[in-house]
Formats: sequence, structure tokens, C-alpha cells
Amino acid sequence: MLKDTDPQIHNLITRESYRQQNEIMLIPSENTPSPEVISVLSSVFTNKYAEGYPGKRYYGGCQFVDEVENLAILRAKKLFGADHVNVQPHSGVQANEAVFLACLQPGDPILGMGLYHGGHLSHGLKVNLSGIYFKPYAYQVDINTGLIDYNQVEEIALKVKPKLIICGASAYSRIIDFKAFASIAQKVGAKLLADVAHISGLIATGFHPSPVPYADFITTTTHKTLRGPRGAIILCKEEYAKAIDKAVFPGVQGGPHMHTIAAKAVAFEEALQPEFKSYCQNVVVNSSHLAQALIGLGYSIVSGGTDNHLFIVDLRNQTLTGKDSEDILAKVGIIVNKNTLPGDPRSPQITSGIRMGTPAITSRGFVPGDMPQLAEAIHFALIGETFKSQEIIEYFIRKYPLYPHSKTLREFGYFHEMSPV
Ligand code: DSN
Repeated sequence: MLKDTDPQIHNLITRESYRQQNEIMLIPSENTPSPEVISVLSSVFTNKYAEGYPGKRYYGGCQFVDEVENLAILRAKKLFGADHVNVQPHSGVQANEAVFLACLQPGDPILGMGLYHGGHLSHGLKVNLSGIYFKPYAYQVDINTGLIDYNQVEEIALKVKPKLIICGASAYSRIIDFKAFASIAQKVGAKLLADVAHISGLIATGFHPSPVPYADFITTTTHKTLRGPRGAIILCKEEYAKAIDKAVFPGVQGGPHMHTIAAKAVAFEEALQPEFKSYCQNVVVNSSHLAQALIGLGYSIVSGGTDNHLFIVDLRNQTLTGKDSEDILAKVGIIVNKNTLPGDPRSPQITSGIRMGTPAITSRGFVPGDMPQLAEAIHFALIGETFKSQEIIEYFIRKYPLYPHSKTLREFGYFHEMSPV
């Protein structure tokens, strides 16, 4: 037993499981997958090397991992309606790097959303590989509306002639118009990559339009709204299938993590069920209700609300910075992350915004009717009425325990009892 062989790590896992149980997780990129997904992550598939692809491996003994990978591919294709899927990327950044390798030459110009306007570091940040090996240009959101300005995207694209345009964001609460991006890409002869890491669960269930008809390449992590294991996949049109597979292996990765691919397959099957559609609907409705409840309490939200699972609270009319607010909320057990606002006067370490999202609380069972009370808990904490805030949080964590019926996780010794708040 781990608790006997390595009590230090066992203790840390147990404390982390208590932390997750006893806090309200509003970081929009985090979620809690099913106990089945978690248990498959510690299955015997972790022991197996399988460089290559099903039927073409560089190792013997791959008959079962081949079946696992084929199932994962089949289910992902069904979920997104894509021509081709590669399920091997270890992470979203590596998936993006594989796309770069498949369609760019070093030094090529690329155009992505600026990190401080909601983009991702792998979309061309100067200190990331994407900004070091390629020539990065950034589009921004309109500072007044908080919305992507498609005219500005086109203007920049016409000027810099990118070889690749990247759409998709880490902190953008409105619908992304993939068709508009595709028409700009076509006009300037660029390929289009849609990085839908944040919204892929919503896309799979129809709560956000799909980029599949428009983008040449689509990448997504599997652990955000998709509620699977940590990892990523790439979807592409058939014409790029060979180039993408070659770019993932042997281009940027060696042996695929077969335990994670098995867990991805389980998550995709779960996402094909009607319950997952209801879950995604609740994620979106919870998000808009929480944003509206905060507006009712006097807070400003970037773009005035949300169409998806997240939103950014604009704290410029409050005395607290993003960092202060993150710290204060963490003290009462509400976990958010500070986030720059479009045109933020403060540094990325301090910020004037906080990012909130509802995937994890919706997995726990929160419903739209809970959102006004949750907004009050946030507000009470931020105005220093800590006790009132803690009372509400305690009520919620008892009402919605994490993994309440999971025998598997109890057997591991996790999530088996509530610790005092
Ligand atoms: N770091 C993730 C997020 O929090 O949005 C994106 O990869």
C-alpha cells in the first residue's frame, strides 16, 4: 500500500483530495473526470511502449493497445464528426507544436490572439517555441466591447501574410466565428488552426458552433469542458492526416501514453451519452447565471456576460486587484485565477481581472438556482464579510460532495470522508 511504502506522497495525495473536496473550483480549465476515467489512468496500459500507430508499431505485444487506440479514434471521430483524429498528443501545447511542424517552416509568420487579450502562450508568445521558431503577430479584442474584431484580424492578416492563423482562446467568453476566420485565412492563403481546448465539450454537444467544417486543423485538450484525462487530440481534414500523424510521431513525441489514450476513449464514450449533453447545457447556463448574479451585485464582466463556460470579472472599478481577489477568495475556499483584461493597466502578475468558469462545479452537481448564492459567497469574501461567505461555501460542499459514490476512489483512500472546512 502506498501509505506504507511512501507515506509522504500518500499524505500529499490525501490532502489534495481533501482540498478539492472542500473548495469550490471556479478555474475554467479544470474539471473532475469520472472515477472510471481516473481509474483507467492507473491501469496496466501505463506499462506499455507503443511507438508508432495501430498495426504499425515499433514494439511487440501491442495487440491490445492497438484496439484501445482504434477505439479512442473511432469515438473521437463520432463525437466531433472529423475526417481524421490523432489521439496521441500528451498536451495541448504539444498538439499545437505538431500542427506547426506539419504545416510551417522555421521563420514563417503566424497570427494568433494576443495572450493578454485571452489567447494562449502557444499561439505565438515570444518566449514560447511558437514565438521563437516562427514570426508571431497578434490580434487583440476590442478594448471597449471585449469582442474579437474580425476586421482587425483581416487587416493584420492582409499586412503580414501569415502562413497559419490560430483562433481559439483561454479567456474569451463569446462565440468564436470560425467561418469568419476561415474566410480571412482563405483570402491571405493561410492555413487555419482552431485551438478549441476550452470549448471542445460544448462543441461536441452543440452548445458552441463547430470549427470542423472550416478549420484545416483543430486541437483540443481532453481535460477541460470535455471532462476527460489530462492530454490532447488533433482533428484534421483527410488531406493532412499523414502529415499530422508524422508530426506527432516521430515529429514531436516518442511513445504514446497508452493509459491516457485508454482514459480518453472512456471519456469520449461518456461524452457521446445524453447525460453529457445535459451536463454541458448546465455548464453554459450556470456560467451565464453566475455572471448575471455578479452583475446584479455591482460587478462588471468583460463583454457584459458570457456565451460559454467562463467569464472575466473586470475589477477596475473595485479597490482590489486580480491578485488580491484571487488570494482573498482562496482563503475562504473559492479558487479562481487572476487574469489580465483587454488593455489591462496592471501587470500580468497583478492584473485587474479574475477568470471564473463553471465546468468543475457543474460536474459536482451545482444547478443554475445555486448561482445567486454562489455570487453572494464571492461578494461577501471580497467585501471582507468572510464568515458569511464561508457559511455558504460549507453549505455547498456538503450539498455537493465530490465523487460521493466512488468505490474505486475510496479504495485508493481518496475522497472517502469530508474534512472540517
Ligand atoms: N492553462 C490553460 C488555462 O488555464 O486556460 C490553458 O492551457
